[in-house]
Amino acid sequence: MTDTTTARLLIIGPPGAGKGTQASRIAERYGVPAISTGDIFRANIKGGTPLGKQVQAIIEQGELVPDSLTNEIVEDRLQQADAVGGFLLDGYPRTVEQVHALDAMLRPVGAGLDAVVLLEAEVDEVVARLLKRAELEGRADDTEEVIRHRQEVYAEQTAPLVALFSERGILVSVNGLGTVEEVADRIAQGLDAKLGARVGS
Ligand code: B4P
Repeated sequence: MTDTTTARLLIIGPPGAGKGTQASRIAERYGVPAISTGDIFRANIKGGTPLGKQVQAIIEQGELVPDSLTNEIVEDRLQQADAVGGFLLDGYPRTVEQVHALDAMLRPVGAGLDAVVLLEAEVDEVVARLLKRAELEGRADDTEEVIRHRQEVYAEQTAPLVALFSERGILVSVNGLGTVEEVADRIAQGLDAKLGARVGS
């Protein structure tokens, strides 16, 4: 944990770039909870909850869960006590509409995101990683066809968010290739510089 300053962070990148892998490390370093919408959906599918039944087919096809449903879940999660002092969002927001919803959620506390980590990786590399994960974990949305579709959905709906965060001056671009430790070190350096600049400003 670096210091006690509130950190509201997001990690974004194509499926397979290593978001989930790096999220727990970032969260630990900054002393905030990691909140993954993908993990929330998967836990509900596993538990057979009404939400899980609602989103199962959508996720297995590699489509995005509707914004209204996803926004509601995140709004509820961010109101929990552990997220009041900061958080790391993993996989949310994923559409322009979700960015606007998050802005509205943070407005009452006069806050916004402090930094956004963009994890960059080539399509061939991320597809290879996810096919490897398919062998190990057997996730229903890790078939080659669905993996490729998820990349297209990312390019169409999520990649445009990068320009938006860049305009806000909060983007930290990190090369996602290399070992998990190498990538983690790059993220830590980039985030420390960005958050340090914020504290010093
Ligand atoms: P997510 O859970 O976010 O799935 P993902 O994009 O594939 O990322 P994930 O975290 O699993 O993989 P990672 O990049 O860490 O979303 C799943 C689905 O939920 C979506 O398709 C959508 O349907 C729905 N959903 C989620 N959020 C939503 C939202 N906001 N709105 C609407 N719908 C939403 O990397 C994966 C693999 O790479 C791992 O196997 C890992 O071991 C490996 N890896 C990581 N780092 C590596 C490295 N440095 N070298 C080699 N391999 C590495």
